[in-house]
Amino acid sequence: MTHADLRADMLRHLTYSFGKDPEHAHIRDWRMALSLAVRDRIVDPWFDATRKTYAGGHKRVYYLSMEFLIGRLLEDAIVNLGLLETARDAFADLGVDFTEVLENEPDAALGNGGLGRLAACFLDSLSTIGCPAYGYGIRYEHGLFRQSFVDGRQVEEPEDWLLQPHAWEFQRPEAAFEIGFGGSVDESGRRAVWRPDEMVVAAAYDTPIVGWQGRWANTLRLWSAKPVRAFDLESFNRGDYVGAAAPEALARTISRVLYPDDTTEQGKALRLKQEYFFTASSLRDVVRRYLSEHDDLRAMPEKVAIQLNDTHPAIAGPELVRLLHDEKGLPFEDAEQAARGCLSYTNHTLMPEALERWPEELMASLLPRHMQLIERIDQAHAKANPGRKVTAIEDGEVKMGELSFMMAHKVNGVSALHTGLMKETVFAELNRLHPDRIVNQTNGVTPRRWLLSSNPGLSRLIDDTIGNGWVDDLERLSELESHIEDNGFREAFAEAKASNKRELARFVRETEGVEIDPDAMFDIQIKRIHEYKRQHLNILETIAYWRAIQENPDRDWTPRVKIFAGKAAPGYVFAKKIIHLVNDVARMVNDDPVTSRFLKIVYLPNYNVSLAERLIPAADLSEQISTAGKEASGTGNMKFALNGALTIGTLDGANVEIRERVGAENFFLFGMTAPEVVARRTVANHAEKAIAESPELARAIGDIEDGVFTMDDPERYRDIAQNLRGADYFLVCSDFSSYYDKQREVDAAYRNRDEWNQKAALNTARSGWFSSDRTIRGYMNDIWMARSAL
Ligand code: F58
Repeated sequence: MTHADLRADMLRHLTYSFGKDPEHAHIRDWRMALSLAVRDRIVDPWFDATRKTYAGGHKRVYYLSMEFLIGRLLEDAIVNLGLLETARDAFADLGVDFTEVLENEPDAALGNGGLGRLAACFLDSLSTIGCPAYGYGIRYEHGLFRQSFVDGRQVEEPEDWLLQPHAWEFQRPEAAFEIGFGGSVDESGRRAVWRPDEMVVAAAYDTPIVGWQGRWANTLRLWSAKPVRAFDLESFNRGDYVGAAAPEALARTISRVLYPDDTTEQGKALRLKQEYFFTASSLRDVVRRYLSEHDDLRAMPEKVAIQLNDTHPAIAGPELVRLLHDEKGLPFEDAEQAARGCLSYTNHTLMPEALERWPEELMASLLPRHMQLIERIDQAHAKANPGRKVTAIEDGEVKMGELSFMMAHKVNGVSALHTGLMKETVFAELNRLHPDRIVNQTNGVTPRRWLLSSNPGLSRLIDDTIGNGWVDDLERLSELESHIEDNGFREAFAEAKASNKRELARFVRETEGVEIDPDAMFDIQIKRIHEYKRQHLNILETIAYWRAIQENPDRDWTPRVKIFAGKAAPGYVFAKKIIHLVNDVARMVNDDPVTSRFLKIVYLPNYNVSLAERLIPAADLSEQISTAGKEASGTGNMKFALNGALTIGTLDGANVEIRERVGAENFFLFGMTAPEVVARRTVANHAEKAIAESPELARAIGDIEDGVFTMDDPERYRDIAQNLRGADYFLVCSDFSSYYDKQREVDAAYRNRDEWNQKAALNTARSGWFSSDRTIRGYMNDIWMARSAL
């Protein structure tokens, strides 16, 4: 395809699909025209993939996830189809700014963080590998809230990506299922019959996901909730217009908004409804597709693999049993066995408060038949394992992790450390009973988005050095190692980074009005705000460094820019305080005439995938500083290493594996190990002791308490300080000294720029294993027993 062809296709869409005269086209019109022109190129490989899957009788993988944090899709599709230069040239001809066109696309934030982004990387890898697969989720009208700061405080506003037409989706009016809630179970006949008293329609919207070089395309199918009847004509005719619209409003509520967390009590029932809604419609779709080609439902596991992304779709276990047993007439035992043969479950957290539990009462009132089946599954498990005290129902609650475990043939953790801890802690008893069930699949990230498109400068250098085979075979980055000795390569590597940093400095100046020096070290922590991720450890160290510079301003300090981004759950008060504190400290420090040559702090609002694509390529230092044992894996840590940032981190999650691969000498390790963390918590007054031993920490906490950053409101951070001095469950104080000292080593290392560049390049060369292609192959071989159809 030449750029003239692409231009002609765009002009055709602009004119005939959107009725716009090119003379009056807005950037948004150009973006839509380009999207449709590109989408046209995906449809053929998409159809081909479906035909091949049918013809070859291939096993299909179904990835059920409450979240798909896909971000923008246009550039991804263009890059995968190899049309980047073509599109750039087409717009140059038209005199339209191509970058502006790409940036006009709304960032689809249908997820909270790592779990949702992992699902999106997996979609890209599944298509690249040619594994026949569907992603199934919810078509939220409003994705994750938009974040801004007012006087340093987080303010949330609804996100509205769907207010404008979505270029990538195809509505499928023919694919719709009625999904019920509530009601009762009639057990008078031979089979139990569930009679729900509330129904909504699940309507399908399909987005094609094209893989590298357009060789294969899978489908992301998102469900939107609609009323069974559009509106109540009787009420309308009576003049009750509000009442007439009520059924529609109620039904639509289910797919209205992505839950920003599960810390709020309200809306629990709605969240459970969302979970059942998308799981039930997906399973009906799966069974329908299976029965269109096969008749023996007992053999379903040969052709169907269903992955549960965390426990959010855990109701899939009882629902599939219900479909096979109640609706299709298989004996309960056969239904359970077939369901287990299809299902597998990924765990993403060990934090007790994040492990889903639903009150039995709520479950029984919303899903009465499922509650019965859960009891039966639990009893069957107890019977098969006599004398063991492990149940899915406990203290009036259904434990979704245990239920998922019982109904899955494989259960996986997302890093080696995390999988080990799963076996020792939350699932210890179940692991003893089923020692082959838990497996590890260390997370990965797609190199197409997280290197090729987001870091074109470095990608070009890699292409010029080793060719472009790395894009779908990332371990080939190791071929760079032999070039790192070469001065020319190292300089080019450094220049790629420097250029990304200049670009970020420009962005920060234009959006925040803050000047940052591209020659300073860019030290970046970007992720959801959570006490276990310890953004407050980072800001305490920043305060301590600021004080050190103030006391000795003439010393030759290593200039740093501390960059933060991330959202706090709206109901998570402590996390919101941390954001406020960082912003307060930033205001003070950035205005300090003595220190600002050496230290700047920037908190960028509204962290999302697009902002990550800007920040990661420009990072020198990646902050991965969670309390050991708490971060299941992390995936940002992989993106940074791949883009040539050095990590300062604890032995947590995938940091452990990153350090093993990039080499201990190219990674700044600090802090306690997971077993040390457990031991430290038993030490009386551990925080007080740590504070007494570190004058830097004592002073930083004292500054917060004395209102140094909050002259107008000295009490503002009293609770943060109290928490640090008291319980300090996440051991910020106990890890502080080790972190502070390591940061000073980082300072020293950064001063030897050539050695730093060498370490940075080694991080890139040795990060190939962290491709999500490798992860997906692991799932295909160890869990799904699925093959590529390419
Ligand atoms: C994350 N979990 C883990 N959960 O924290 C991270 O270590 C891991 O790398 C990643 O999954 C992928 O495995 C995560 O993002 C959530 O966002 C929950 C979604 C549902 C509400 C509560 C948070």
